[in-house]
Amino acid sequence: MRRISLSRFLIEEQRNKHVISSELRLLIEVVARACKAISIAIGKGALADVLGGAGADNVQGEAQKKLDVISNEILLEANEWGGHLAAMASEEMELPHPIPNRYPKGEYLLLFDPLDGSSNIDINVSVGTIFSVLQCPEGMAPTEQAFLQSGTRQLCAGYAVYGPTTLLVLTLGDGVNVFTLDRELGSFVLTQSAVKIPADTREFAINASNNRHWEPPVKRYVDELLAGKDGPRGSDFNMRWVASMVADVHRILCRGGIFMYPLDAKTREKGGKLRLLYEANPMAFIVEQAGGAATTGRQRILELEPANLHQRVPVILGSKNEVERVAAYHAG
Ligand code: AHM
Ligand code: MG
Repeated sequence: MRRISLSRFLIEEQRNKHVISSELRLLIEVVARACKAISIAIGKGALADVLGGAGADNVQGEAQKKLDVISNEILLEANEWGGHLAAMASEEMELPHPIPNRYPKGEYLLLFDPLDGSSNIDINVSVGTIFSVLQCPEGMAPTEQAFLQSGTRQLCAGYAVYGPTTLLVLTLGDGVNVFTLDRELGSFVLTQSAVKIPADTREFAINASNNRHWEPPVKRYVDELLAGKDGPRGSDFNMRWVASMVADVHRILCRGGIFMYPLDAKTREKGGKLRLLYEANPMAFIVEQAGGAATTGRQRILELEPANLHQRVPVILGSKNEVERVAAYHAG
């Protein structure tokens, strides 16, 4: 089998398809290298004393895990000196991280959730890193305002899943490709290209313990699925919930499904549970590039105009026909 490394893939995308610049290519390589370092830290677990809480809360008021802090530092440190970035923003930091003056600056903005699903870290279940790249608007300082761009403006998005294997899933706006980390060689190798999410599915993912807080359209949709063969859908549906968005979205990328963290009475005041700029937007970009759909229930996620860096949104994404059905129930 001919092996195509991430580096070769990116060089060919740049040279033959002109979908990325050489600076963006190098930026993606650095992010991938940081994901490798995070994968190694996670893999050591208790042996390196990296499990458990960090003893602090992040800007979202959530208790940070040691690996949240470590992953954030790995990404900052790896990306600040390369000269490709104007600034970075992270789930773990209230404000954007400017590039220190001792380093050259570039035109891109990098956003990330350094360790998604970190409540799963101590029980040895898959977690991941989610990232998104934007262009810093010309003439604008790389402050919070510069990051407030709709998801349609993303130049690239991806996630790493740290599971039985470490995977990097990437879109440059030209389809979705999956790379598997060869742990011996330390390089990501292309293992799936032009991934497509089937339009129909018999599998759904939602935290069902929130049932009593859901809005009527979501209640109706899930009730119909639960009714199975005897209900209006005339078919049995299966439910899965890893509680790591990366793992749940990756399952959908592999075999279809619908993922929902909808608006509910518990999260209404905050606008939802998941964050727009470094969770919903990159995942929506990947899912759409794989032929799926992503909505808040009322609007296409990628068209939302962000109001602040840590804005939260309802997320419904995956197999197109099911996502459209949920959106139709909201419209009705
Ligand atoms: P995190 O970024 O702090 O890890 O939170 C996001 C996670 C998602 O990965 C996952 O879909 C969701 O929160 C799980 O929520 P719940 O605890 O309600 O199952
Ligand atoms: Mg997250």
